[in-house]
Amino acid sequence: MTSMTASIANFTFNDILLNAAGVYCQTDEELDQILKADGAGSLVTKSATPIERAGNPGVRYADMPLGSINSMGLPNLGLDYYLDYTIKHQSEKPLFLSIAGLSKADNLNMLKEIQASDFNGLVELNLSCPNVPGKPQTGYDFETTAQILEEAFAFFDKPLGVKLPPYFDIAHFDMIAKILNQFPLAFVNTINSIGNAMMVDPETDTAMIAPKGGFGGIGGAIAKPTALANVRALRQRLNPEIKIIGTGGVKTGRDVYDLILCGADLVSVGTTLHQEGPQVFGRLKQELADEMSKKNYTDVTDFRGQLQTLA
Ligand code: RRO
Repeated sequence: MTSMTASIANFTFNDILLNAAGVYCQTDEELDQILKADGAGSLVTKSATPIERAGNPGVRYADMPLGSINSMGLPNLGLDYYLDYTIKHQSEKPLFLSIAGLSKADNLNMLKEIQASDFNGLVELNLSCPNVPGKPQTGYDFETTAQILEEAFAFFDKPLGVKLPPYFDIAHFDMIAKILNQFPLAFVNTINSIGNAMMVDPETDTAMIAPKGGFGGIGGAIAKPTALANVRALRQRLNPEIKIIGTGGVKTGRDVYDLILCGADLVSVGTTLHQEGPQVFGRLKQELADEMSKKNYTDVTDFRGQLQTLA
């Protein structure tokens, strides 16, 4: 028997895979499919704002040869919708509720509402949406990130984690880890899509998506090396109590394996879930088990964080 479990805060996950926020998680119907999917150990709801948002107009998601590009613009049904869903289903599995306020006040007000509610799962504070026109990614503003966490932890005492943008400089890994280590975070989720990229449709010579003049976040296979680097760099720097959800570039069980090797506790799937649907979790779980048995591992703890580097 292969053991693929993880723990975050006081929760045990019986499988290590889940959806990446934004994919298959906007409506009850989609969320139900993830909840029931073979191989999925949890789910995360679409990042919520205090009230419903339509998101960006026009073509806002496109598949591309090595992944996807999106500028959805935070379409969601509002915090109360996802709070109701997660409270209703929280006895079945540990669940993540994602929030993404457009201001510090929005984030703190949503956390106050969650604190006062019957929700007893984990909250993912999304500091990295790249696609709201005029709103920079908070995770690239170290001072504001520290300020939000300072004010949040003054009253919030349910398990809280942050969704981070990818970082691209060793100095930035050091800086964000130093800030995060000052707070009792349950987890970080790394990475969000690689923001403000561009892809051209060779048939039409146009940008592939409409919002923001074609700029959007990229995910899928092309994001894997950046995801591995961010998981690895943060695992090397964060307090061991802060667990890691690895996100980015998962197409096969080997990709899941690699994120775990770099230090991921749970692994989430975005673009490939969008392309294949919820049965992807069963396939990835089987492929991960096959990969582990090739190496004679029976438990993910046998290799989690055990990446070797060359001399
Ligand atoms: O809705 C989006 O455009 C979106 C969000 Br909130 C996010 O965090 N990451 C992303 O790639 N798209």
